[in-house]
Amino acid sequence: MSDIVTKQDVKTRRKVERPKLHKVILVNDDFTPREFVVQVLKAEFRTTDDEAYRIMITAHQRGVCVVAVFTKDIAETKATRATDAGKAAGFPLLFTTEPEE
Ligand code: TYC
Repeated sequence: MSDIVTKQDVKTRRKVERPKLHKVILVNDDFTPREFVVQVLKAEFRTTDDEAYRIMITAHQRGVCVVAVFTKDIAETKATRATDAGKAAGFPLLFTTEPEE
């Protein structure tokens, strides 16, 4: 009985597909101290010291670095909070988000 796939089953399955994940991207600038970037990454994204350093130095050298992926809401909240932490300290530190393909 439950092995008969109906139109409704297909519809239901589509509704429960996982939401697209969004990348949080760290953008380089010439003013924010390296150590401050590392501190923000550790505080907001719960990375280790080494991981935070690796992300910071990648953005520093290449211009941007993907920090992590989250659902849309969480990615946007974390990017805003991390950007605001820089702003509060007088730095132009910037985190953006973009949907994963
Ligand atoms: N480029 C900055 C400096 O030399 C450090 C830095 C790295 C700033 C990464 C932002 O996303 C960033 N002080």
